[in-house]
Amino acid sequence: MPTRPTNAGSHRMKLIASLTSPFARKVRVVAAEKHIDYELVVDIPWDEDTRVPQYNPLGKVPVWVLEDGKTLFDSRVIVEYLDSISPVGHVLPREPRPRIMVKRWEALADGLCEAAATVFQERKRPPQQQSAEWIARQMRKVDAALTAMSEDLGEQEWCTGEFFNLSDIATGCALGYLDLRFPELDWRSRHPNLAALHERLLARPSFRDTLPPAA
Ligand code: GSF
Repeated sequence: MPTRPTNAGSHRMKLIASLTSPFARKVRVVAAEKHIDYELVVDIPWDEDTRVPQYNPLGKVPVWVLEDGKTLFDSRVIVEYLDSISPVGHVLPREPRPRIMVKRWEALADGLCEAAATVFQERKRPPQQQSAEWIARQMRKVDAALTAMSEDLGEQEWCTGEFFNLSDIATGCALGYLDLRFPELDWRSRHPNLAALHERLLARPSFRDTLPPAA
């Protein structure tokens, strides 16, 4: 690969991510849709030798490292930044009302992932330390979020209507995460419109190229 001359002291932007994180996948899809160049650094924050806490005091991925070494987190902040640095394929509308509605979808999809990830972690604890009540509480959030998404999507092609944007990216990453961690959860038969949306998303290279590795 030919290398372009770069300014002394400036480095290629980096994304620190695990390949299973739905939040990191959202960032990777946005960067791909916007043709933003970066280096992917795979780091699993649960591993003993993880370097994530050196980049993000919260010890979570994704983290975006700017050319000057300054770091950005979390995924919503990174996505907003990426959308602002390139005019290619905007994923957030400019107008206040449509913009905040897209961010509402993102909050819902991210919230689904947080609840699902909490259950995944809880189920890794010794059986006698697990709380069935806590798991049920989180799973109710997952179910309610799916229902709300399905109702809001309705018969539209994309989450907010006729244009593909960050709402679809966040929703697709959440659905993909459920497939990874809860393959037994039959969301497709309960919400066929979300299943159709997921298929439409997988037609895009940005989604296909970021599918999580088999668990
Ligand atoms: C959530 C990141 C997160 O939970 C965001 O970036 O949007 N609000 C944040 N990342 C998890 C991995 S995963 O479940 O995607 C993480 O890094 N967990 C490590 C830990 O110590 O909690």
